[in-house]
Amino acid sequence: MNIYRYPKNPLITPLDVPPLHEGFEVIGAFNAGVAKYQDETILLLRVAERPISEDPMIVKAPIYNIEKQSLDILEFNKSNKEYDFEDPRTIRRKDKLQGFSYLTSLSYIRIARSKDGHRFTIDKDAFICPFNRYQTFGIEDARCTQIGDTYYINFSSVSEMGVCDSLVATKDFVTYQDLGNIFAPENKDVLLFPEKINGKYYALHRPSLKSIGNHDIWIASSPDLLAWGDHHHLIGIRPGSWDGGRIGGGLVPIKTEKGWLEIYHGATEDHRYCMGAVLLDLDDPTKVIARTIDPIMEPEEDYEKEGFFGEVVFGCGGIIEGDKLIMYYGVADTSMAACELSISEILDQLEKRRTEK
Ligand code: MAN
Repeated sequence: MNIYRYPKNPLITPLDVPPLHEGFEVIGAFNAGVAKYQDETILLLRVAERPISEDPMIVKAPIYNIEKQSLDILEFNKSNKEYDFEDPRTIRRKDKLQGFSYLTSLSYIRIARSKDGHRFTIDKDAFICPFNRYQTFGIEDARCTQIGDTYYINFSSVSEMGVCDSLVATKDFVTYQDLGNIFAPENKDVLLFPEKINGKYYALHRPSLKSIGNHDIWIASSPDLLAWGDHHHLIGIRPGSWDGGRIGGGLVPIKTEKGWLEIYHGATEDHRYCMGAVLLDLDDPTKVIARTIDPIMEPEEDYEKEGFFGEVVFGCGGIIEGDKLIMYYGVADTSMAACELSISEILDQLEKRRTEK
């Protein structure tokens, strides 16, 4: 696969983003949803801020307090044997069998704008901050689907009740309307298709299963974008492969003459994140036509391999110009980068798979 990475990558780093909270530092500006609005490329950045800790033995956890509308900060000493601090993103009580107890940073959505797709300016304020009890640990990894003149933005809402997926709508990227939670915990990586198919809206989603089953991609449909049903398992992990640990939808599905092209992410069991492609039937996206064997993109550059959480390329959106897909993607849970891919080249790779099948 020919990938043209922008020479100025990473385009946005945490150093470009001043923190909004006093005594905090920005440790990530990554995994952005993408939109074309008027003459601007809009990135809905996930900005992760954490309370500065002067003492390396103290790890802090920021939590949004809904009543006070401000942040509470919990402090943990690394010598505390009841907790596991191994994953820099989380704090886990050891008697908790899986998952985490707290996050070490709090994420919110902030806009970066650009006229040329290369040089971005960051808005002074946040666009969407946690605003309800499902979001006390933050909101993360936005995706943006344009339907008519409305931009639907969905994201992971994280709290002690779990990770669910919430939806808002905007027409101007200044104000938004809250449309509630569309998928219950634990669910991530929800991608809304940009148009109705045979009278129904469709969404990819990724339930994170705990008793049996894997972190696979499912598909559901809805009459109104709010009530989702008719769930089908779409594609699963491939044990031992680059997408053997977990998979999830990446970019908003792209309509091509061969089918719906979904660029998804897959990770190994030890959390190396790559991007792959799957082609779905145009009239019935619950039918898989083909799926790439190899990733179409892997962490190769230093800025993809090293960072807060290295070995991660994580695309949440792109801009299409003819055959060109400009993918904006998070790198190493730290910064934003961009690259260009040819849609026909991805489709050719999928076509090969289809004839091999
Ligand atoms: C995982 C990672 C983190 C994220 C949490 C909650 O641990 O993806 O970056 O903050 O899940 O969604």
